[in-house]
Amino acid sequence: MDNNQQNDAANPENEKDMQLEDARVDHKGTRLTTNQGVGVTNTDDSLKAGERGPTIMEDFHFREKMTHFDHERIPERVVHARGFGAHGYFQVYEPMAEFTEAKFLQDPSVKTPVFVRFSTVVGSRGSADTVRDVRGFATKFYTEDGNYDLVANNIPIFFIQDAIKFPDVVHAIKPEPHNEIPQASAAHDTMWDFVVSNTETAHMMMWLLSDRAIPRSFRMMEGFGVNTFRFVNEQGKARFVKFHWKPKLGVHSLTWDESQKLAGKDPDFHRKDLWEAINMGEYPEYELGVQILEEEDEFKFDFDILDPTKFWPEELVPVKIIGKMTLDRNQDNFFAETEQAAFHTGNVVPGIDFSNDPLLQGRLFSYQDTQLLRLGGPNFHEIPINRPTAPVNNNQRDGFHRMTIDRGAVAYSKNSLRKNDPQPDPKNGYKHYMEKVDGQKIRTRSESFNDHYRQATLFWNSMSPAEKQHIIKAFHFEVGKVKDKTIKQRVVEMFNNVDGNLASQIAAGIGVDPPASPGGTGVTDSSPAVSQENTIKGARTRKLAVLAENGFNFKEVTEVMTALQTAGIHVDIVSKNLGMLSSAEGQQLEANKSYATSAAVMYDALFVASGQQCVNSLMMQKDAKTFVSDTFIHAKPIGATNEGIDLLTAAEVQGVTMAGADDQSKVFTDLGVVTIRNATDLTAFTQEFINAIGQHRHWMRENQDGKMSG
Ligand code: HDD
Repeated sequence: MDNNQQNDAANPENEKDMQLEDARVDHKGTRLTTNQGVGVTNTDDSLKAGERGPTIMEDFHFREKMTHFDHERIPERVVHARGFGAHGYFQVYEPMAEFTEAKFLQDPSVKTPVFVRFSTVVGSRGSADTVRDVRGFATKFYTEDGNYDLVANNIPIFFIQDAIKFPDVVHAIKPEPHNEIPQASAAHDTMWDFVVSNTETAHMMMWLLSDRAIPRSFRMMEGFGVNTFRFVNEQGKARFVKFHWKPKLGVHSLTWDESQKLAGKDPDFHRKDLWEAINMGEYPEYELGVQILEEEDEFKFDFDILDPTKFWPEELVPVKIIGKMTLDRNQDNFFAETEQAAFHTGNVVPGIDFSNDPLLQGRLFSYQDTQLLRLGGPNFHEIPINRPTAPVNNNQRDGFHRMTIDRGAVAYSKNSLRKNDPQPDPKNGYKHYMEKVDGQKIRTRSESFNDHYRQATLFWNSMSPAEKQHIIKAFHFEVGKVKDKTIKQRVVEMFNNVDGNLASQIAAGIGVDPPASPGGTGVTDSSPAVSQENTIKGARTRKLAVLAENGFNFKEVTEVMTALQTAGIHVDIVSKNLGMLSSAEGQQLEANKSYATSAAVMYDALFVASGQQCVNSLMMQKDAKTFVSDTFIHAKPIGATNEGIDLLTAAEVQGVTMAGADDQSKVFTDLGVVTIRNATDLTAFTQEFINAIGQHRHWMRENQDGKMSG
């Protein structure tokens, strides 16, 4: 499907769609005008005094066009500058009245419109999608009771415990101010200086250096509200709650080598993946989960439930799945929608309330404040993407870019001239939960926030062997780039508090001493739910490259392709050149990708076409062999039939059992490499291959030859 195709939004389905429809203009069949609606005769030549003379000041069309252009940028977000959005809807599975009065969480037949913006945190707007970073996952629900924003990340905890330190952590992780280096990376001195100087970061750094920070797709990320919120029911009873988004496709990641290569070969990898999936009708789905905690259980844990550097292990507080979000429409205009979307943790509806989490309390100030500057004044709620579907009535007036024409003389409360309209609504208006608060003003941190390491150990214990290796290699990359040796040594000492073995392995790769004696917290528990090893897997929507050249075996290739496509796998044919390829028997297939326009890192799996002439050509191409060896190194499934197997051997796919020349019609599957020779029927082969693709990665290869990326 055409990459530039947009969904036809001509049939608005709900109130939000209708609102957006009002703002849409497609300019088809129109005449060119100025912003005053005056027709323009020529927009290619400015008005000049003589054919070769100077431009004349009175050329209002030139001046208007140029002035608008000169002003068409707005400040990028201070953090989360690079993002990508999509529309969709949310439906609750069953009424949640027992826990919350939020209207959008009551009626399973109601589809609440949503807009979601995914983002990276550190890089600027033009940075690459696949860098190692936290991902933002911000959802705006346009509910009948007003807008509710769930401003989440794909990691359940945060760097710091108090919002007052947010400017510090952001200054430390952003490019260093003297030379603006490095872009979109934590791998530099100021960040690691911050880490070792502020040990509350330990747990978050473990997540940041894990595979979570290099997601395969926005469609394959969890989302976490991070902060503790409250659900409040109609009777006024409150409970603590943590929000989760669980992707139906499971949680999956790239390898670090893939991430780095993609940053060069396809910096738009994630946004393209989302855009294309929605255009193909493969709508991403995420279930909304809540962890609910009774107020009387607040102190039942060995961590403080208000501390945002801690998560509530699912094994202790189960996640109740309460509904599902489906993203089914791409935006029409990036700037108007994604760039102008303004999220705010303070945008809540009756039934959802805050906790005293000191990070959340600061967020409640920051979002509104930053948007006043970024969106140029106090009226950004009137921009179509931000406008609630619920009616808006109050006595706020004026300000830059006011769109509403407020009628009448009265703009104050209380008033008698308009019978005090708009009326406060004591019954159904938002009521803040009446938490009892009584304390001294004190600028200090609660002692219950003092443990910085126990959950970091819990996370480490929960990782599979492959995930642990990836974390250690990430330390080698990140801290290896730090110039100051003292900081590097302090990293080893700091993470020795998490786990002695981890610290020794970090030290081994970064040129400093191992810890004097092995440390740790003594925590031996794990939380299996945080390991990606235990996530949902499957072949649907995975992307496969078929390497082919002239002389390919048409019957085999089309049989394999059809079986894979039926399983929901997306297939590209990659060859030296774009264009038609002829099979040995003369049938045609189009190579829609070439080595110049694609690379193994853009795919989840590889199939090598059979056919003697085809494989002879592939054997002569270094690019074909690189395609195979990269796919192998990145632990991804590879399939080959007959002569295709010879390319695998030539590309040094070693240590794997493959079908030999004499094997009769037997499928060999070893470490995700699936092969068959002399087969008349490929049914068993395609089934095995689809299974291998459904498993995604075959990490055992990492241990086998030691040449895996990390
Ligand atoms: Fe934040 C943007 C998520 C802590 C201040 N944040 C922003 C976005 C997301 C998050 C997803 C992008 C919204 C969008 O797509 O437009 N932030 C989080 C999470 C946090 C967190 C999950 C930890 C619990 N943030 C945090 C703190 C502060 C901020 C502690 C300040 C006190 N965040 C901001 C901001 C941003 C922002 C400066 C930048 C642009 C914007 O808000 O609109 O206000």
